[in-house]
Amino acid sequence: MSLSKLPYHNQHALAIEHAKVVEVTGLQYAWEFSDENFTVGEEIQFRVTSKDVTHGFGIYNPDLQLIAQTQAMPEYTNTVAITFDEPGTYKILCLEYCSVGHHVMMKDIIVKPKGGNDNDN
Ligand SMILES: [Cu+2]
Repeated sequence: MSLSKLPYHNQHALAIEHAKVVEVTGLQYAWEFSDENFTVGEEIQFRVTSKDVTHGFGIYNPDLQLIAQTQAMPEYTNTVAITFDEPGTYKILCLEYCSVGHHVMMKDIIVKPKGGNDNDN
């Protein structure tokens, strides 16, 4: 018996196909992104790895609620998909103790409103 006709499979595949891929590398003690332009409503697929030890990649919304997470592990790539639904400053925090600089391992990302003045469409 096949499960391939269940509708959510196709929807999921479609969503991932249209997602913007952003490569993320954790390292003591920073986050490197291949792209830092984010817009409300855009599906983002973060592909997360580490250059050194295991880190925890946590995305916090402007209210500082954790909205997505995965592990950043050396020699592995973990994927987490998210669609930002409100503009503002989101924070990336490390969720895995990774040595003395762990608490400074954070990054702000700015999510712009949909159809803002500076889009290039
Ligand atoms: Cu850490």
